[in-house]
Formats: sequence, C-alpha cells, structure tokens
Amino acid sequence: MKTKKGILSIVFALVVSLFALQVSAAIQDETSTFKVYGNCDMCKKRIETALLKNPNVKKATWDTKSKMLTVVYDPKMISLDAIHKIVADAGHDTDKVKATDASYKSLMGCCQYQRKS
Ligand SMILES: [Cu+2]
Repeated sequence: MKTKKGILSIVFALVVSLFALQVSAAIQDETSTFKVYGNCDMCKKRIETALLKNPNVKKATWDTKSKMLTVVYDPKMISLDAIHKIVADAGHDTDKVKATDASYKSLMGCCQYQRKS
C-alpha cells in the first residue's frame, strides 16, 4: 500500500511538472523588432507569409509606413539570424541581411524598394 501511494505521488509530480514546462515554453517566446525594406501591401503580404510558413514563427507583422517588422518566435527552435535570412530570401533586405540581387529582381516593379548601394 505504501509503495502504491509513493508511485502515485511520483506520477502526479511528473504530470504537474510536464504541465509547468508547457506553460513556461509558451511564456519563453521572444519578440523582436527590426527594419525590413519594402514598399507596399504586397510587400507586407510577401514578408509576413514567408515568415509564417515557418512553424517556429508565431506572429509576424510588417508596418508599411515605418518599415518595421515585429516577429514573435520560439528562440529555442529558430535563431533571429535565421529569421533575417527568411526575409532576405523573400527578396527584402533587412538591417542585418541583404537579399541576393536575383531575389530582389524577382520582385514586382512596384515592390523594388530603393536600395542603398
Ligand atoms: Cu510591394
């Protein structure tokens, strides 16, 4: 009888700690805001869609006016560098990673934002 109770309390403790882990995982999502070059609503859709295709990106919002991207992601599963890379691969320069000329040129004319160099 005593061991049965012991096992039960261990199982109970395990269930409680698993639940706590899940809750803390949700809390540990990180939010980052950085500059992404683009022009219009089509750029917005392209940038956000490319990011949200990745299951480790929870939220992605690009502001057409300020050109700032706010992204919520799981830092244990994806790095901020990888997020910059996704945006650059879609054809949009970020303040850290530049898109390749080929992916920039594949953008529609109205989306070809002014580049620095
Ligand atoms: Cu555009």
